[in-house]
Amino acid sequence: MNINPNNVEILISAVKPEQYPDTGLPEVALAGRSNVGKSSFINTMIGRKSMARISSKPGKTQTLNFFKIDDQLVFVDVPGYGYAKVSKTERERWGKMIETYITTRESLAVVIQLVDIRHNPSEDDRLMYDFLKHYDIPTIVIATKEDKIPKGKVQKHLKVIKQDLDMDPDDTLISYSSLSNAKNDLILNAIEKYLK
Ligand SMILES: Nc1nc2c(ncn2[C@@H]2O[C@H](COP(=O)(O)OP(=O)(O)O)[C@@H](O)[C@H]2O)c(=O)[nH]1
Ligand SMILES: [Mg+2]
Repeated sequence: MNINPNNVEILISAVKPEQYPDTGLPEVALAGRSNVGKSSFINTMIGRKSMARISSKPGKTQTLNFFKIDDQLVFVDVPGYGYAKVSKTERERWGKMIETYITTRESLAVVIQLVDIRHNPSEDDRLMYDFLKHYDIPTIVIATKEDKIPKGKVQKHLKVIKQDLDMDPDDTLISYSSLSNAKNDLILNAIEKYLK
C-alpha cells in the first residue's frame, strides 16, 4: 500500500456517533497516553509535517479527529489518556467517548496503541490494552520514541512491553520513531492485514 500525501484530508472532529463521517472506508484508530506521539505518528505516516496537530500542551485534543488517507483508510486521532490535570468530569466524558467509538464503530479495523519505548507500560496503558482485548479489537502496539534510547536496548525494551501488557500473540509489536519514515512500509503492511 502506498499513501499519496497530497490526497489526505481532515474530515471532521467528532464527539458523538452522529458526527462520525460516513466514508465506507476502514478505520485505524490511534490510542495512547497524551504526548506519547499519536499526532506525530500520523504526520510521519502520511508524509505531512503538520496535518495532525502536535500539541505541546498535553490533554488538549478532546475530539476524535478523522483523517481520510488516500481513499484507502481513515486514521482516527483519539485524545490521549493519563493526563493528570483534567477534571473528573472531563475524564468521564473522555471515557464515554472512547468506549462508544471502540465498541460500536463497525468500520473500526484495527487500533494502533502507542506506548513510550523508554518506560514500562503505565497502569493506563495496561487498562487500554485490556479494554481492547476484552472487545476483541485487533491491536498493533507501536513502541515509539525509539530514537531516544540506544539501538542496542530496543529489543530488551520491547520484551518488557510485550510482557507487561501480556500481549496477545496475534498482535504485532513494532519499535518506531516519528523522526524517520523508514518504517512506513512495515507499518502499512501490518495495517493492511486488517483491512477488508
Ligand atoms: N524524539 C521523538 N519525539 C517525538 C516522537 N514522537 C513524538 N515526539 C514528540 O513528543 C511530543 C508529543 O507528540 P504528539 O504527537 O503531540 O503526541 P500526542 O499527544 O500523543 O498526539 C512532541 O513534542 C513531539 O515532537 C518520536 O518518535 N521521537
Ligand atoms: Mg495529539
